Amino acid sequence: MLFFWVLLLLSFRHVIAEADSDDDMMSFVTLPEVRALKFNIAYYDRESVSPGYWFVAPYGVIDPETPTKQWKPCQVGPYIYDADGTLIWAGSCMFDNRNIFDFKAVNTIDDQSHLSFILQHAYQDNGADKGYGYILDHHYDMENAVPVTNDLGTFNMHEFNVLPGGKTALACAYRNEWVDLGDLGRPNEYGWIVAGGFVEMDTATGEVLFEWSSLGYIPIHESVKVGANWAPSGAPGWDYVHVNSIDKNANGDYLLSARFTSTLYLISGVDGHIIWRLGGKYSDFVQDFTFSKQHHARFVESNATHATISFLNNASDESENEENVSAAMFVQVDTTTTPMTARLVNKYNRPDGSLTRLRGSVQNLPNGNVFVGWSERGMQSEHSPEGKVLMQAIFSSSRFSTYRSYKFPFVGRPSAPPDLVASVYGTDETDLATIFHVSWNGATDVASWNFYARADRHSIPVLIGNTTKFDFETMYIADGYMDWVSVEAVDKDGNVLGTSALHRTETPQNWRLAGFQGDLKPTADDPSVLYAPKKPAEDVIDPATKAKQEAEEKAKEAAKTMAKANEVIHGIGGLLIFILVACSVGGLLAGAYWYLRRRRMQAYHEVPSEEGQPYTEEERPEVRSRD
Ligand SMILES: *[C@@H]1O[C@H](CO)[C@@H](O)[C@H](O)[C@H]1NC(C)=O
Ligand SMILES: *[C@@H]1O[C@H](CO)[C@@H](O)[C@H](O)[C@H]1NC(C)=O
Ligand SMILES: *[C@@H]1O[C@H](CO)[C@@H](O)[C@H](O)[C@H]1NC(C)=O
Ligand SMILES: CC(=O)N[C@H]1CO[C@H](CO)[C@@H](O)[C@@H]1O
Repeated sequence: MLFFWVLLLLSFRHVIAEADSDDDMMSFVTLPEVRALKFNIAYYDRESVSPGYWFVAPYGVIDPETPTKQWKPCQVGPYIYDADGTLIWAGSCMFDNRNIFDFKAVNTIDDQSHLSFILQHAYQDNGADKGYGYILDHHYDMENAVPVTNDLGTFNMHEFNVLPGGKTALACAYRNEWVDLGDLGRPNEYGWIVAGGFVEMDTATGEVLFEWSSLGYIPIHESVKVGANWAPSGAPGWDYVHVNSIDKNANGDYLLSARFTSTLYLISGVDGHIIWRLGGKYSDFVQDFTFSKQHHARFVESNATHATISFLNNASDESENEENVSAAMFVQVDTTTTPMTARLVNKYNRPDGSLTRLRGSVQNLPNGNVFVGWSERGMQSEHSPEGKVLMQAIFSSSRFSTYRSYKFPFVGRPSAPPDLVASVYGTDETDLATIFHVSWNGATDVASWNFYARADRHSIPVLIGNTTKFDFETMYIADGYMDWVSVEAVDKDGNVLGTSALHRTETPQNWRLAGFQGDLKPTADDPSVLYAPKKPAEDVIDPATKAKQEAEEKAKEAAKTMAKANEVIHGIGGLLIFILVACSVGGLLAGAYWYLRRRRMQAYHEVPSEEGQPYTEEERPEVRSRD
């Protein structure tokens, strides 16, 4: 009999899942407005990966979407996952589904974790919202929203590099310039170019402290993209350098990556002159490697004479490729030799042997491992120093990419309390059960949850159970109709990290339709009675201690039941089964049906445009060369 219902309901659930087609997204009872991407993960050596969390910012379309076409519910934005792909933080609703780029943890400001990222400029609001470089503290509260204070049109999407100490940050800067084409041998012709450079900004005010532009430093003929005979361009002009990363060393010099000159530049922080060029048409080095169309160049180490630099050699762009596989490269330059030399230290090929045509990132982890973001579909991999692929992951959804992917240690202590939803089910007064769903968006280090209920708002909370945290959202089931409920998040050492607000337990709108057989609707149980000590005390023990012991035993029992039920859920993959196990069989279908309806999530969809005619990805204007 039970088996029959299980089968029936499983197939029913399957139909719903198909209709919603959002199996590539996570959804939560406690955060109904959030859809988070799932990862497909393969570990080849789980023991050897560096500790830390993943930082990604999935976006669907690289340019801001019109408000009518935004991805709803919240899908696009900053996310943190643990190394098993379990969600830690969804920031998509916080930023209203706007595109976020270069999202990462910053652990070099003070002794606490911070987060930084670019909030892309808003969709056509007459240039009023040019975008921001954001810094959040480890409570997910804003510390700085660094505005564009000069005449630049937008906050450039490539880079927001908060420097150690957090007082200043680097960003890329693009400017349209009207120039003569003399350096192409056409001195009497004029046209527009997009000059590329960078700014160093004060993070408190956005004031530009240093600005550098390719104009006057990098001639047009250095570009590997622009043809010498091209007809002059109107505005905005030839994107001839396309800068995509900027870093600074302790000496105060800057490392600039320009994708369309296939060159890395060391630029003097004193007077802006180009100290050296690595790669491209005019390399100052004798090299034992080549690269092109690179991204995300970083100083790994540097002193007055040597520098170790990491970057992603995508070896390709949208229209052509120079090599067959993209790779993370670590190279060392030596300026003491004549001519100067540059050698390849390490190279990590993209594990699937293909090309990252756009975007990407390379990160040197504290234990010597290398973490690479290959960008498209959120593909990322971790490599041992020797080059062994330890882990490979990719978004389940093909609808999203992330500009960069990072891995960092991080401690998150949200200022908002844990979220809790409790509901009561049952077929009569004797078998009522309260189901809790609990999560804490952004909290790291939660090991277990304690569950409390009260007889009324002002009663003393009674511990009615506890359970290990598993997954982003943990479910727990308690005997009886528990109302006035709350939870505590506890770390592995037993410290309480946070407490939820006091919540009322949700009841079915119609108890009868939900399968309840009793005459009246049930009333909430008094937890101090239901979870009270069962045997009268023999010895004169402090009654509070006694009650606590009893409650703990009860909790253990409940936890055991819970663990068993969880096994079933995980084995079969449906919450329904939980309901089937938890409820008695009478009135079951109605109860489960009610539960299903409640659980049924709004599917992923684009909000239709005003014309009611949403256009497809292919019909969108070509914008890809901008990233
Ligand atoms: C600079 O770094 C290189 C490479 O690590 C090292 O060989 C050299 O001794 C360093 N120079 C100084 C002055 O520390
Ligand atoms: C790329 O692959 C093609 C076909 O496998 C091969 O012929 C070519 O030599 C490869 N090019 C490079 C630069 O490795
Ligand atoms: C639940 O609480 C008891 C008593 O404090 C404790 O021994 C047990 O480890 C806890 N279980 C979980 C899963 O936290
Ligand atoms: C190995 C290889 O094909 N390298 C190429 C990288 O890209 C530059 C610029 O596009 C080419 O000149 C190199 O030959």
